[in-house]
Amino acid sequence: MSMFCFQCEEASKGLGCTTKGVCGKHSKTAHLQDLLVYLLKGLAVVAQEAARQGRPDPGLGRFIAESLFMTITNANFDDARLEARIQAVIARRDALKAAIGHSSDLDAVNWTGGPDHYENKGLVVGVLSQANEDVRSLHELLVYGLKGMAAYADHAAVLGFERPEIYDFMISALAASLTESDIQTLIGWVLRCGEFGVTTMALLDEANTTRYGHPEITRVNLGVRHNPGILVSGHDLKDIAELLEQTQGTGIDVYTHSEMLPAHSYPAFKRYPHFVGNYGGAWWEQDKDFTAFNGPILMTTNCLTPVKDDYRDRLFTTGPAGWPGVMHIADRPAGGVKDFSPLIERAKTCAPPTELERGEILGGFAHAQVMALADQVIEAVKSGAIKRFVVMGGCDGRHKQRSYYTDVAKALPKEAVILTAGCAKYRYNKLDLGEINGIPRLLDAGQCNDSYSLAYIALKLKEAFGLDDINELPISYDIAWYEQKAIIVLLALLHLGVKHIRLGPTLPAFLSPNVARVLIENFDIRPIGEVEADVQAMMAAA
Ligand code: SF4
Ligand code: SF3
Repeated sequence: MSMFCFQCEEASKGLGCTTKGVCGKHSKTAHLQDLLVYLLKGLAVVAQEAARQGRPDPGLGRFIAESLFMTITNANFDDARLEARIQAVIARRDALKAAIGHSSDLDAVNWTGGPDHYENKGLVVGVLSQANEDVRSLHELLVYGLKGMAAYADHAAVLGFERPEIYDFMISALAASLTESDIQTLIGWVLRCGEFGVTTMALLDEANTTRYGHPEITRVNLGVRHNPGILVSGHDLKDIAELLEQTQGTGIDVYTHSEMLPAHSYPAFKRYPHFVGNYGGAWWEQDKDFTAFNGPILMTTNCLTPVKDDYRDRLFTTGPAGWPGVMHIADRPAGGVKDFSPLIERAKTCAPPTELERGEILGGFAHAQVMALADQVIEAVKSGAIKRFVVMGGCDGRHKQRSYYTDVAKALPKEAVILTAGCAKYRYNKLDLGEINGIPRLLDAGQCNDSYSLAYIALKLKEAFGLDDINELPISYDIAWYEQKAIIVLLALLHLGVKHIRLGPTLPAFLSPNVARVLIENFDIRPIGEVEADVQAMMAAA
């Protein structure tokens, strides 16, 4: 075994990747990520002590969130950037230790080694360094929840929205994942992670809607025009905002890819006539889409797959995303904007995109838009026209079993409405599912980052129907997961009291049998089953 990683749904053989990641992550990159997380835990211990002394390090919470974000699945494969980040963590930790006069026996607080030692150290301090499988499972569940939270907190911070209590929790929980081994205490940390997950998602929702307005019902074009284009993927709205501004009047069109699709529903972006449409499908099909696009591609966050020669010289990463040898657009200077001129210049030399399909898809059903339709929705529920809502949000992925979600979407009776967010929707968002009394049967709230909308809608419906328990609503949850942002969404739903969630296509490899049992006993989480049986069971709950 030259590495061990089981943080995503595609963990090899449902157990873990041991030689090279199914995602394309090499063992060295895995060790660097393991070491980075380990040292962040040590930094968190020092940060806690600094806070206790009333001498916190300003900006540390943001730095930790950014660093964790770099370790989520399919974001950063660039060893040089990971090494630079490890160096920065050690430097920041040692400066803080010196400033507050902290000493500790913990290796993560003390370890210092040059880049030549990073790989070996990462091998020693990785996931399997915790021998007790239940403690390991809870540590990792907590850390993966924190990685998802870090991604959402970082997106909010980029837009100028930060809440110190989120960073404080992140720091305390990271420290606990290093120093705590009591099972019950760790379960408590995991549940609190869900609580702060809700806080963080609400903050990001506030950030997005304050900056760019509330998403509106929007028909998004799937075809192409005859100008050269730039394709933007990932989740970062500020990147696309600045790119749209910088490409105005250049004759270059801008298209979204995968999780950037919901950008079309924001009022702030609708005013750009060169913001043309969405191109291609889900993240795991990007080779085909990026090759056919012909122009430059900007990858702002996850999900990046191993880069092919066909488009390598047209690919640019920014923010937490990275691939060795691929041009990286630097962070914006304080008070300034990112400089996307290398992409713009490259686009001018490129052919227009090859058309893959034509038509439109409908989006923009985030909470404000759904609430604007609330009377119609409530009336349809009362009359029995809508019998069930099925939340099918989450992630897409390569596994063949994910056709389950397409089949469920097709098999659900016409009285069922699907609520979705995240790239899971690419399994069914191009199907014609029709409407119920003018309400589309597929309501897409946006990115995985917008899952807060789904929780918000559920809570508002609970209020409207005067129910005491969120589980009395005519809503079933059939969630698809892949990476760590889905973990924080799951923990957030558990915090809100949601039970009976179906989770697929497989349960996380990092859940030990005992930890899985706790989730099943307390929340009735269950794996997905056969399409017909699941659809019947979900509808019968109505
Ligand atoms: Fe394997 Fe997923 Fe880890 Fe990649 S992120 S190495 S696919 S478990
Ligand atoms: Fe998708 Fe990567 Fe999770 Fe944002 S783009 S939902 S998998």
